Formats: sequence, C-alpha cells, structure tokens
Amino acid sequence: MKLAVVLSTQPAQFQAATFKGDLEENVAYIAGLGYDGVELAIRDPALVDEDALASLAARHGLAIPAIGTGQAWGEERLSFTDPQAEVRRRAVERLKSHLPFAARVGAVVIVGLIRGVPLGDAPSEQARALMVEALRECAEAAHECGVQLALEPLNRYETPLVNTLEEALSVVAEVGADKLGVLPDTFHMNIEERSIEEGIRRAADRIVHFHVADSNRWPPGGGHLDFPAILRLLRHVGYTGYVSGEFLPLPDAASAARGAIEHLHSIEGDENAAAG
Ligand code: LER
Ligand code: MN
Repeated sequence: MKLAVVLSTQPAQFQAATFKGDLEENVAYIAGLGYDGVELAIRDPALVDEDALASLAARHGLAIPAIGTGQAWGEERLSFTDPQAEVRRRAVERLKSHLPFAARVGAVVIVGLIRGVPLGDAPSEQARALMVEALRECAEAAHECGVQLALEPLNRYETPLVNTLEEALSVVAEVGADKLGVLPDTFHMNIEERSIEEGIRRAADRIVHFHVADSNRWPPGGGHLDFPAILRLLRHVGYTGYVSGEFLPLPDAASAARGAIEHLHSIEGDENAAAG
C-alpha cells in the first residue's frame, strides 16, 4: 500500500488539508514519517513555483500522486456550474492549467468542489449538463497530456452535485472519456453510501485515487470506520494506486499524520502476518 498525505501549497480555508504553512519543513516531516507521497492542494498553478515543488518532493524521495483543485472554488468561487459563462470558462481553464505539472510528475488531477455547489437540495438538470460539458472539455485536454482526472463524490453538506459513487460512475459514463475516473473518499462514503463495501466494489474498475479519513474526519483510527476491511477490499479489487490521507489536523497536523501512518501500517502488518 502506497501512502500519501495532503499538503496545501497556499493558505486555504479548507480544514482537512492536513498540512499548511512551511512547505520545506512539512515535506521533510512527511518523508521522515515514511510516507511514499505528498498530495498537493494547489489553488492556482500560476501562483506556485512548480519547479521548486517538484524538486522539493524529489529531494525527499516523495511522489506527487495527486493534485487537489478545490481551492479554486473555496477561495475564488470558480466553478463548472456557475450561472455566469465567464466564471465557468475560467474554472475550466484553471482545471486545465494543472495538467502540464500533473503530466510532469505523474499526478492525477482531482475534480472536487471545482464542479460547484448549485443551489437547492437536488441539482438541476442544467447544472449536471454544465458539469458534463466542462468535464468533457477537461478530459479531452487531459487525454492530450496523458493525465488522469478523478471525479470525487462529496457529501451533501458540501454540494448536492455527485454525492455517491453511483452518481459519479453515471457522470463518467455520460462524459465517455478514457481519462476520467473516480476518487472514493472514506469520509464522504461514510455519509453517503448505502454500503462502503458495495460502493468500492462497483467503482473498482474506475478508481484512480483514494482518500482516507475516519468517520469524523480525524485520521484513520480516530473514528469508527473499519479500515482493515476497507484496505483488504481495495487490495482484493486490485487497486494499486495511492491511499492518501486527507484528515483534520487534530490534535495537530504532525500527530495526525504520524497516527494515520502508524494505524495504516499496523493494519498492513496484521494482514501480512495473517497471510503467513
Ligand atoms: C476534497 O478531496 C474533499 O474531500 C472535500 O471535502 C473538499 O471540500
Ligand atoms: Mn477528499
């Protein structure tokens, strides 16, 4: 199991970007804990030094398995489903602007809140159509760059648009692009899926990245999710990508990241011992 943890490259309101602040110090700490990779949350690629980020991760022997893009919504309200065409265009351009760096470091580009938060409990047909149109354009550009996009179901308290893996799979089918997969996140699944196991099984062929946090968004081990069963199932369905920690920095980022890797490694150790 390859493990990563989320680090925000810029100041952000989003609370579950586990690490924020001093990049050099945080990357060194993450590598020292034994993580294999660091997932980067990047609000705007134009505002970061991508060369420096790539070489920082490489210097510490860390892969960059995924890039989170949701801060374009969180900080700037750019979205694929905004009523204004100009805002939608800027959101699509922003998503596409992540592709060159993602191609260079071999990262998946995540489509989370950049799809937007349409008003109302049930998303309108129009919002869904706008999202599909934006995803098609992004997936076409991703195809040209050889980058995988990952549509992440998010819980209903964040957006009404794509809450479950089933909905995500139906959007993926409608977009019909080889470079669009799905990203299950255990925190969201715990709220939205009828069964976490069933959701993972049904999405298995399309899973291109995986987020872990416990039921309360504390690090794995801090809530009541059955991580031994979840990790066993991921292995069983043949998932070989990264398992990336996106949890609240509680009691603080350093202890959260240390607790998470200890917990996940101990599960792996138990499984290996049981397998003999
Ligand atoms: C992003 O990966 C995520 O899980 C969301 O909760 C962000 O709002
Ligand atoms: Mn997530």
